[in-house]
Amino acid sequence: MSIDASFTPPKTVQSVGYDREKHGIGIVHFGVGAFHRAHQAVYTDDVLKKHGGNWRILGVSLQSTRGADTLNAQDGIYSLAVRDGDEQQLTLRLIGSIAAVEAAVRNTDKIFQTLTNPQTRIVTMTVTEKAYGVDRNTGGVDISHPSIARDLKDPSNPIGIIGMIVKGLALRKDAGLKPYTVLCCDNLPKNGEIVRSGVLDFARRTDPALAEWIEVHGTFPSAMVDRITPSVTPELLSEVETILGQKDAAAVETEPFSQWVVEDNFCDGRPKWEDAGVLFVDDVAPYERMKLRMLNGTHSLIAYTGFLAGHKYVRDAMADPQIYDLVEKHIGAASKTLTPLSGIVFEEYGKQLIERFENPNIAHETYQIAMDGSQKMPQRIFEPAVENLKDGLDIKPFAYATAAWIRYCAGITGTGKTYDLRDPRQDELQSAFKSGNGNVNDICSAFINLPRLLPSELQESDVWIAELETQFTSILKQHPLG
Ligand code: CS2
Repeated sequence: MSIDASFTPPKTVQSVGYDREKHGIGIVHFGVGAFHRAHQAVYTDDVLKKHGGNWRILGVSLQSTRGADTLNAQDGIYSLAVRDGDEQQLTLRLIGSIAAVEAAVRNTDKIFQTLTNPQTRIVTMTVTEKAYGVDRNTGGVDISHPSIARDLKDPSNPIGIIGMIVKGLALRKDAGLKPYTVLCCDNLPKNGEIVRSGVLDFARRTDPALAEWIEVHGTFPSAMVDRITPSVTPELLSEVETILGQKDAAAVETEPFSQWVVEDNFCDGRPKWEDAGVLFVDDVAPYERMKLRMLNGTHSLIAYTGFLAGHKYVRDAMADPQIYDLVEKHIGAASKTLTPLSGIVFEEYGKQLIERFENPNIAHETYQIAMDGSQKMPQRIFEPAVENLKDGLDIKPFAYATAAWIRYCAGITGTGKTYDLRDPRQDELQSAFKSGNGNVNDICSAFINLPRLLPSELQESDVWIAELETQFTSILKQHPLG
């Protein structure tokens, strides 16, 4: 037995608390992974509870069918488990905002029907950095990206996120509807602008009149999203089953902290997310920079150094005095790259980050965060490094994090354990490492010269190169190549 719409949870568990069937779908969300279920779906659930409205979510799974099957078998309902640092017991709440999930690999009819329903006003997405295929330097689509290349050939049957958004918008234009707002919720800098320029370029290549229409009528607000959400484990599912008395294959666990800062630029309305704690601002960029550099940048540092040192979870890495010290220094250096933000004291934010990383009840794997480094390092580490370099400030923490990532790209630990990098540029990264034949300067130079990765300011700086070599030498001493 698993939960469904008729399920009444035990008293200790917060129930959905509203009549789901009374509320239609107003949002289509791509990428129904743990993060979406612990973040945007929860804010929307809060709004449905408070104000009702036609704001339920149709989830779309782009690559697999499992997420759809699991959630649909439970009428879209699942439990959110919140673990704070003190209590052993988790707090459970049922979330009802997801109406259903469609697997795009199976059939896209329902997805496009919903995208062209006038009641659908917003498309959100958490598909990870690598899924977009937008060249961050030019803003145009990257025609070597597999799904972009595929969708440009056959734009009426898209499989990728940009192609799907464009086809949905084309159908709306043909039907005489307004466009939907496209709200990116991935950890990319200026994420709204990236998606907007990718969508416009894709549309220009396939249907210039559509591109013009999107340019005039469409909106793509940027957003900063934050909630540390580890991958779901069998341990969580069995703990949840004990509390619910029923299986819940779609349960997620997360921390109490949650933040969503959004540009208030919606072309056809939005839920009253502010009543669920969303901060609406005119310019999200400074919030994004703070979070990407202080939280995510430090996370990547913890992931690479922690993984190499044999720490499975972030909390274990934080208990390692050497890593703790690196973390403190990294947070400090990252905060120095930021412009002041009203209402936020970076020192306090940094202290809070350390507590969040130390949460003893969150089992967040270093290997999970280490994934897709080539897509994460530029905004998390290289951009702030460039700024500190320009201002003559401390670049050592960024060089150290870069060196740790390069060492990680060897695909073998100091104790001889091999692992998969799980990065779309994995082959290139591993060949770069091999091409250096174990020589520090050659390995660093192979990475520095990889196309579309390090900014030219770092590629051309002798100061940066020397610091990177120094840090890489010290990491190699600690984690020799064997
Ligand atoms: C992490 C993020 O996996 C990663 O790269 O840094 O998923 C991080 O946990 C979230 O951005 C927190 O909001």
